[in-house]
Amino acid sequence: LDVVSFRNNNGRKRAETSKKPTDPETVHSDVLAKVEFNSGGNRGQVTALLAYQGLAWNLREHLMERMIATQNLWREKDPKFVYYLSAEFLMGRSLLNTIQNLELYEPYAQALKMLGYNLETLAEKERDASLGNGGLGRLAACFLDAMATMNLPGWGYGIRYKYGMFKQIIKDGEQMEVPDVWLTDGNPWEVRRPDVVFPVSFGGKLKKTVTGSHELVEWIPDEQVIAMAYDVPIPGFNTQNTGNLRLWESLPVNEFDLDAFNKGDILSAYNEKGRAEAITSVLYPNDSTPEGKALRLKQQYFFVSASLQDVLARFKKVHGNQFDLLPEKACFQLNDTHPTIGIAEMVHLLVDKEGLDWEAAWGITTKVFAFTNHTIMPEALEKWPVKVMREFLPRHMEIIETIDTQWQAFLEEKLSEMPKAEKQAAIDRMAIVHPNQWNKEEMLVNMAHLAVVGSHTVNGVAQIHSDIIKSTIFKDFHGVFPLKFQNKTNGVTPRRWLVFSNTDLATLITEALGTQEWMTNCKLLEGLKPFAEDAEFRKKWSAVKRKNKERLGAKIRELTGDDVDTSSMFDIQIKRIHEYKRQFLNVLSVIRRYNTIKAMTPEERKSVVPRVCVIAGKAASSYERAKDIIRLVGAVGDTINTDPEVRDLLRLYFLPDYNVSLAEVIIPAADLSQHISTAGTEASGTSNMKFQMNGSLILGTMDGANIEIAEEIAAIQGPDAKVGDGLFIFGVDAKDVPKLRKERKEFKTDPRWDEIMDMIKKGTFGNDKFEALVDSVNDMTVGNDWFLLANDFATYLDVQDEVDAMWKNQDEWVRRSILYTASSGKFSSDRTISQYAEEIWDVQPLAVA
Ligand code: NBX
Repeated sequence: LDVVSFRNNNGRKRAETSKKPTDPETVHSDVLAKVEFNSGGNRGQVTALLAYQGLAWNLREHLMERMIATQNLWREKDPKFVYYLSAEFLMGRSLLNTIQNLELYEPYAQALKMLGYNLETLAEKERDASLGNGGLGRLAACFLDAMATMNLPGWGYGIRYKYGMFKQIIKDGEQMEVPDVWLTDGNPWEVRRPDVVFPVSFGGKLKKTVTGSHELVEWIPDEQVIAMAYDVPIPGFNTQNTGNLRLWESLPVNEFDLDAFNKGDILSAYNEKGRAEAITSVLYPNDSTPEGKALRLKQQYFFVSASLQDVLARFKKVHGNQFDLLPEKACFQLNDTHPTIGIAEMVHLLVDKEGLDWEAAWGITTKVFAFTNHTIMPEALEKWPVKVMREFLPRHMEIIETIDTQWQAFLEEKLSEMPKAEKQAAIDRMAIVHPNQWNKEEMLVNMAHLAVVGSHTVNGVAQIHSDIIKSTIFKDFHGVFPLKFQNKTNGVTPRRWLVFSNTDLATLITEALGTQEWMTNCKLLEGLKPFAEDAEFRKKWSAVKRKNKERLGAKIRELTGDDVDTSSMFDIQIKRIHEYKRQFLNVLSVIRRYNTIKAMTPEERKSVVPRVCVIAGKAASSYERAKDIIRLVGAVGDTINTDPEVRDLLRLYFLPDYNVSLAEVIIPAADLSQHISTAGTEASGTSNMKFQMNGSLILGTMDGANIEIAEEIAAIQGPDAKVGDGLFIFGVDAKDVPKLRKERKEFKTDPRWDEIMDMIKKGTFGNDKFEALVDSVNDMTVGNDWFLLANDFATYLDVQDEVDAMWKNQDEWVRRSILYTASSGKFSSDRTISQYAEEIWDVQPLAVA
């Protein structure tokens, strides 16, 4: 078996565009030259960091060469483009992804050997680009990979944060946040573009001149910054095409106030610089919790304004001021509401800068935007105080008011059949500008409503989620525009999440299928189905899993100092820490397991399935309940992991600083993964798809994409299988949740639940009683247990027993594992992106020959 067969070029001719030699000797000497000339390093003593950088600089030249060829072709053919506007791109590391996408693994690994380094070890020198919080940001990164791989004309646009997602340190069981200084050693993957700069303005006032019936509005801002572009080339797999992620940095118009300095006011001399650079300095670390700070609004407007100016400038070079052609040449996908101010900015640019009349500008605007919603959590739906919006963006506030007025007039017409009071209520519910429900004095701009009104398409991210938004947060809008609403079930890139992070499994799959085509056509994974029945193949499949568990075992040792038995079941839950994701419920079942083992005789303990439970994820810095959960995991883990009666049968670890790179080690090693959100709360989930691809069995609720994963797993088992067969499903149904929430006060808790709550309250775990956390699921009088942990607790324990029983039948377990991978084809981001391209963007592939 050729272990690296998929890394080779398969006999294909390298395209003419590639001029750089890639033989190991040349690469070796080129890397040395980079070390010497780019950083003044000594070629006799190449440190690991320098070797990594030299290699990256060398690779970037390949990438730039391909990117230029791609952009030249696209400029020549002028196809329609998609612009993915996102405040977050959670890219992770680039070295191995680049080498493998360019199919240069062999020569580069050899060149490095000549330098005395191993490629995999060196890859760890790279800092993760953590420019995102979680699922939404990582989805954007997977989408860029799919777009490049599928040769779709498109760019990502975002923010070059100086500090990305904070580093999580656990000190005395507690999460501490440390700034992510990811740029100190430079970033070899980006290209600074001082030639691509745009002014972005804030504040000030409006000057209006009326000539006849025409009103001219001029915005006289009182603050201006410069947006400078950085380009990050995005390699596609198995193609010459290379996309682009353009990230903006905010800079002062005037670097330095020499006047102030000369007057001795040294600190003020840097004022403007500090204020400007603050805009792109840090990623807001709040996932699904609101951040009403003005700086965040400035970030959003900053990157969107620069991006739209950039697109319009390119458009004008080709099409002059024929703006009615814009919808044929460009579309903008809004990744949640964060870039929604772009709708007002487009109107501003077209009306105030380009002189179009309102109707023309609004017509164009609504044809170029499309909107994706990622959550129905009411607290995560962005609403900006009118006061703040008017202060920082006076013209945009006025534009939004005009849009709202026209929208309400449209609704008056559209709903004219309705009784008056009912109609008014509906119009009020759909208003873009409306009073704050908690403080009627304050007016808010509802960004989701603006996004729905200003976009031609609105989509959710899994079928159940797309259905729910039509009957909840966007119910009235769906009544008005039923055709605007679509579903685009999420997907993940099989390159990063299977081919590169689980190379042994990828090799085994390629060997079985006799082709590596499945890497870009994931439906072909179905060909693995017959191999599930082949005992020899199952043995190989298990051996790969075991090796991946060794790798995670080593990581656990590195992070915690503990050795774990890799023959135990590895049971994993990794995601942002949030009450709705119910990590607390997971811990409760671990405690239950602990109690059960403690109560057993040594003889009885022999039948226990040994488990290593792993939880990882970050809590928003201000989210106290989430931080309590992290402390509880640590405290329960300390008790269990040091108990000589139990530690051979059960472990619980909280692994610190979960990020993309850690996920790449954890996911291939999972036997079981948990996706246990209260039904109806997790829009989709994407790690569930990564685990499925890697053959990890799923324990979950009927929520988000779990449902579609269950459908695919049922389908591959044949017509007799029911949805849920082959997974471990438990918990209440989404449709019953509202009723159950109302009845929470009457709910009679399970005695095992009461026992565990008493243990926690007594201070059994560490020297903490976790009162607020315990109250959050018990004190029904204050309206708690919103996420129905108590309701789902008993069925959760039952399904955990099923997991154990199944583990004892390893043949069946591994058979299912293979079927999971075999049925995961739907969840490739290639499928998702081709649906966006066809059903929303109307963008066609255009490949460099
Ligand atoms: O988006 C997530 C959902 O929770 C997942 O179910 C879904 O799979 C994923 C991709 O569609 N949402 C999410 O990650 N939200 C954020 O990261 C977020 C970031 C900033 C913010 C609000 C939410 N202000």
